[in-house]
Amino acid sequence: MRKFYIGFVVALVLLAGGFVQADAEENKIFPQKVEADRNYDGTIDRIEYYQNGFIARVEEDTNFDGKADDFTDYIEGKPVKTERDTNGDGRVDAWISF
Ligand SMILES: [Ca+2]
Ligand SMILES: [Ca+2]
Repeated sequence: MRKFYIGFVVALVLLAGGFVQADAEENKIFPQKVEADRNYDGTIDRIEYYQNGFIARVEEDTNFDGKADDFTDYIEGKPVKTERDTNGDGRVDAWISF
């Protein structure tokens, strides 16, 4: 009888653990967009976009002129390509593949 009781308690603990884990998965909250002002001048100079908890794209104003000039795309959190406007004319002139 004692062996049965211990087995029952172990089963209950495992079952409860499963419910707690499933509940935690359902309640995960992921950001969709994160904006940053890295030089504290009041202008957003980095925007990160997320999909399903993974970073999907980063747009950055690296020279702080108010226009994004560095764009990186990600697949499942890994960078796949970066496009840059290195001379500030508003046109991409450098492409990097990963
Ligand atoms: Ca800024
Ligand atoms: Ca810029």
